[in-house]
Order: sequence, then structure tokens, then C-alpha cells
Amino acid sequence: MFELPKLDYNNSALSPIMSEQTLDLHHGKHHQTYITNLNNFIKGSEYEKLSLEDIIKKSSNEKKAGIFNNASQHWNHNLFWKCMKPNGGGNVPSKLENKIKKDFGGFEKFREEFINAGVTQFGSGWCWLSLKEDKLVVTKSPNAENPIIHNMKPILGCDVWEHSYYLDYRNKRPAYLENFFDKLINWEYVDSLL
Ligand code: MN3
Repeated sequence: MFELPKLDYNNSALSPIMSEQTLDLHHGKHHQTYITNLNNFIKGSEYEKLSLEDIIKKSSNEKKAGIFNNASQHWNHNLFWKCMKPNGGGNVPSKLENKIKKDFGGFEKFREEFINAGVTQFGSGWCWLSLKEDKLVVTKSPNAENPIIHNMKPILGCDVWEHSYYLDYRNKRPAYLENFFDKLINWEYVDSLL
């Protein structure tokens, strides 16, 4: 049985960048629903004993869309909550900063590429910073899809489903992504996943 993880901050702590109402709904309702659905799907099946990552890989291989979508969304949101903190953004730990500069040719280039990936994801989905073998890469994915099914290790993910930003930013997805990047990211956590 999977359970909703507690956030490391209060639901009002990211306001006004991400409002209390958004977190109440996004964490308390949307994320909880993925977990409830996942538990119902796997109950009594061979999936029940597997780790979340193994459930994602197996259901992807076996094209079990119901299990895959809910398991992957559970994983994705776990990372998303951890990648944010009150008064986030700002200084990046030097190990991560140096790796970003090396792999993207500059921090500003990486910022642009990450935000652009989120802006250009057509419809619902995610943008990611992942390790692919030894290199950092930015990718985007539709719906629930997670880079681990493409043998990458995500270390930063931003939810660009409308439920993530519509109450606070309406249709302005670029403004949401810029604010997420500049004011919410917990770079110490991202660095710890390198
Ligand atoms: Mn979401």
C-alpha cells in the first residue's frame, strides 16, 4: 500500500509563488487520487510486492496504462515536492553548478533550456533535468511519463499539468516556470541526487 508523503513545508509556505489553495488541491487531492488508484489497480496482483520504480518499468513494458500512469505520477510528484522549498532558487551548490556549466555550456543556457522544455510540452506533462549515463540532460514528457523508462535518472522535475499552475498563473505557463525556477527550486536537494 502506497501512502501520500507528507510535505517538508506547510501548504501556505510557498505562497505567493505557489498558493496554499494550489497545494491543498494538488497534493491533497490530485496526488492522493493517483495513490488511491494505484493501490486499487495493484491489489492482489503480482505488482503488489514490487518497488515503485519496478512497478513503473514493468507496467511500461507490459503496456498496462492504468498502473503505469498512476505509479509514474506518484513517483513524479514525490520528486516535485522535494525539489521545492520556501525561499528556494538562488545559489546552486558548487558540485551541481559546475556539472551544469560543463554539460550545458553555462547556467543561463540550462535555465533557458529547462524553462523552454516546460513551455513547449504540448498539453499535460513534465520537464526534467536528468542524468543520462554521466551527462545532465533536459527533456520533456507527456502526461505521466517518467525518464526512468528511458534509462535516465531524473534529479529535478516540474509539473506542467494545468492543475499545477492554473489557479495562480491562469494560462501563463512561462511565468509559472520562471517563478518555479527562480524562487522555488531546492537546489541542495537536487544536488544531493547527483
Ligand atoms: Mn500534478
